[in-house]
Amino acid sequence: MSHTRTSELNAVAQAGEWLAGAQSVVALTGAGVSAESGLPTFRGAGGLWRNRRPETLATPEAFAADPKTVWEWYDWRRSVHAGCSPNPGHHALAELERAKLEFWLVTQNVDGLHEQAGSRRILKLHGDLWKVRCLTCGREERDTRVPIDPLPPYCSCGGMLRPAVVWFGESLSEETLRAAFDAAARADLVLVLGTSSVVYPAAALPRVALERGARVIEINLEPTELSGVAHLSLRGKTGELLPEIVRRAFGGAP
Ligand code: BJW
Ligand code: ZN
Repeated sequence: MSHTRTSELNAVAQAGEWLAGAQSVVALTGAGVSAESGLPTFRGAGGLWRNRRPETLATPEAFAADPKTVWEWYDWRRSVHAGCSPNPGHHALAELERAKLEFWLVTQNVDGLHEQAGSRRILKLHGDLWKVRCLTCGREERDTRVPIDPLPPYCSCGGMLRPAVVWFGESLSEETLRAAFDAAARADLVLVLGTSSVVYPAAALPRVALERGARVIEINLEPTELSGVAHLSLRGKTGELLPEIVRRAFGGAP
């Protein structure tokens, strides 16, 4: 066995031990957790849509200038998502919730795959791809049409509908954000999974926990801005490493 493989196993074993001993756990997830279900991430390879970067589409300015194009991007994403199912990483998080008394899943993802996997204690920071909100009357409702026709869609009051997600420059729900930061401040272990850790305020969450003395474990294919300060930073797929860590913590290590 090579040295790398040995230290990888050690890191997984260490993570399992910390998870088993933790009283209060928070998992922060990003697009990487859904990548193994076939959903494109925002940054890096495969993040482009019609040669445009997601950051140029996920803004209120882009929507105001060209709602049809932004809606076409969301319509395309909804059609990709509709054919996807949760992967072992999502299932491991649902299992973790069942195993821990104090657990919160804080997600930046809007795809709904955590709920589909059975997670319930979810705080959704960036909204929901399957909800729409009226620009005129403010009504928000679930909308699972794929495709949506016509684009952009309109409310019964005549106002234009937008995706009920949080774009750059927009405020996150104050209530959800407070609950997420409270949970992070109480946690003794924070798992940071499949996120590039560049988008705020989500990226501040593990840092708050660190300041309060929590352990932080990151799982990502690549190093991120958090890697240098995390107690453990594992390089690999969440769908492979997380089930193994959860199994070691609760399923009895071999
Ligand atoms: C794998 C893997 C596998 C792949 N296994 N890993 C403080 C400092 C600087 C700037 C700001 C700040 N506070 C606020 C800002 C401004 C801004 C911001 O953060 N900008 C930075 C980018 C510089 N933030 C905001 O505007 C937020 N609003 C706000 O703070 O309001 C108050 C305010 C306003 C203005 C000024 C100051 C304060 C709102 C942010 C909303 C983000 N919205 C989006 C779109 C959501 C809707 C949609 O889905 O369409 O959220 S943008 C996009 O990025 C999306 C994601 O949730 C978010 C994070 O991305 P994520 O999940 O990390 O994905 P990727 O693609 O970046 O990374 C995937 C990772 O997975 C990679 O690392 C891979 O390696 C890895 N990976 N496969 C493990 N199998
Ligand atoms: Zn309306």
